[in-house]
Amino acid sequence: MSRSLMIAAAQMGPILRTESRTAVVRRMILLMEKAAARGAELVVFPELALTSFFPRWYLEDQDEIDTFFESRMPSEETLPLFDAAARLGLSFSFGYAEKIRARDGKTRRFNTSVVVSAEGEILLKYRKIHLPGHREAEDWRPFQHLEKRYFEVGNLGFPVTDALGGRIGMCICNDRRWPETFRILGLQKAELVLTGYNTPVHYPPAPAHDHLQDFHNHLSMQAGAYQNGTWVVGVAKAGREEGCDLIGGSCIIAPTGEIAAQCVTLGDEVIVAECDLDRCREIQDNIFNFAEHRQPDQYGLLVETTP
Ligand code: CDT
Repeated sequence: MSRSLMIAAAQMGPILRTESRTAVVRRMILLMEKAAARGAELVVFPELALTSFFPRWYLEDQDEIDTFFESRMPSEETLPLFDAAARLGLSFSFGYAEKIRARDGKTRRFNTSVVVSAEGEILLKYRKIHLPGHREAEDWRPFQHLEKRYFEVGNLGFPVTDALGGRIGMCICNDRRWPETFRILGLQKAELVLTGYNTPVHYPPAPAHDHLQDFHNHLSMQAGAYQNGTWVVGVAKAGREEGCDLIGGSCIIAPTGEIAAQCVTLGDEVIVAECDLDRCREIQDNIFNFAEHRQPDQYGLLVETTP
């Protein structure tokens, strides 16, 4: 018997700085409804799905910065997402800027994503570890990338959970470029990795790479899928957002590294694929059978390297 899960990637087009949470949530619910009509059991939204990608702006006023953050999940404004999921009988995943009051009384801020069940339970939470960009304003850039200013490095590791009939892990945007992200999840036998992204077409430190953004996006995720025998769902915030072009290319990738479904626009768009989680075995039991073939004690990391 196959363990089949119908998964939707819900790509989102640009979100204006002035667009209210309520308006964004309405868009997301529309995407959920489209996904449900096509049989989806899990709908995956992008990184920082509730707002414009605010790290492109240098902001100094903490109150203004905090307008982009959620201090409760669900909040009054995001509860309709949870209600829609219950009504439609599906789980969903999305990214948001998370502000918490830690046990020591300090306020902390993370770039976070969650998986939520149809019953409204948060099944898994991940806080982004590989924060790209810089901390201070760099006026030579046409736009900023201030994730290091607005967020702390995630403190939850790369957790996985057994849910929806499989083993699920997450990463967020820049994390997907780092092979150790997928390998850490792969070592935990993840069968499904969800990742949202906001990737500008223009990379100011190395503009010669601009034409490679779509290629590097798929290269990273397809390699992560294949080398760890996992399904990967990569979901973009796409299109021209506040003057900044973001790549699309949201896709659902099989454990073989093949793209099973891919968005063809730069706007709000749903794609659906039937993902047989048992197909992970084809890779995890054979070519990338870690227990059989992986030799970490010979990698020169754990042993004396003198000849
Ligand atoms: N959001 C995010 O992590 N974006 C980065 C942009 C490139 S680094 C400035 C990414 O890896 O796609």
